[in-house]
Amino acid sequence: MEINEIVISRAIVERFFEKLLSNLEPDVAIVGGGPSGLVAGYYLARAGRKVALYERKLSIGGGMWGGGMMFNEIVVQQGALSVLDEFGISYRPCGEEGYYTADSVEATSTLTSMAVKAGVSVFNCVSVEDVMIRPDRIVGLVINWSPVEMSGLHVDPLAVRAPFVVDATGHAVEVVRVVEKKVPGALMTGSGKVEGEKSMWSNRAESLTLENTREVYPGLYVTGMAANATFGGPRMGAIFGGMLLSGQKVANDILVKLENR
Ligand code: 48H
Repeated sequence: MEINEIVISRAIVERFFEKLLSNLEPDVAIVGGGPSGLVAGYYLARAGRKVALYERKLSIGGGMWGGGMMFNEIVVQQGALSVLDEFGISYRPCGEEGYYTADSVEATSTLTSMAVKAGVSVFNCVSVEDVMIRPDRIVGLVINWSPVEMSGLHVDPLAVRAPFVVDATGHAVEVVRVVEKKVPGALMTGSGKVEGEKSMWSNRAESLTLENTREVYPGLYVTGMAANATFGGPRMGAIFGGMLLSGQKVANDILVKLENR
């Protein structure tokens, strides 16, 4: 067989445009491919929903690859082992009852692989720069290539429609901050604004992450660190049970809403 460069180019262009065109109106648009976004996407797609996930960086996985301070192990508490089991991620007890460790490279790559195999369409190198609001509900996202954002080129974006959007952008809580800026005072937080992430307190943070995983503006949900940053929860360090359970919770909440539409 003779390898032809133009066949290669056409195959990639055609397949990518297929993917892009079939995701202009997903059921759920997830912003951020860290652990919470990946887990959310997996459970939504596994339930048969069309899910598009946008990740600014080339690689998916957010802050989980580096474990704690680049020691590439993560800690997961007993209460979240069911999620590791669901994904088939190995873990070991670490000596203290209720605490387990997992290899962060295995965990991150497996979450990514399982999300994609469940049907999540991942768009890496794509940044979400704005939202669509009609008139008091999020109805979609405004996207652009990350290299456009990084280079500061003046290139207009494209838009996708989705009845539900998940902000899984981590500490930066980027989508919620756009809404905060464009519709002042409208967030469903105590102050109507982003409350801001608090200093480390792992025990409180892990339970608050779940409480904070909810709708913050009609159609817009927060998960993972973005949930804590939005509602004023503390950070927790390199323990990831809360992130995994938060992704599962946001998926379940949105599935219920999708069923009742
Ligand atoms: C497209 C974007 C945009 C955008 C950001 O930070 P993440 O890993 O997020 P989580 O919440 O799933 O996990 C948090 C965890 O990694 C962590 O940081 C913990 C547990 N910290 C504890 C502590 O004490 O510090 O992933 C977010 C992803 C990243 O990959 C970003 O590149 C991406 O979102 N992203 N993608 N458009 N506007 N903003």
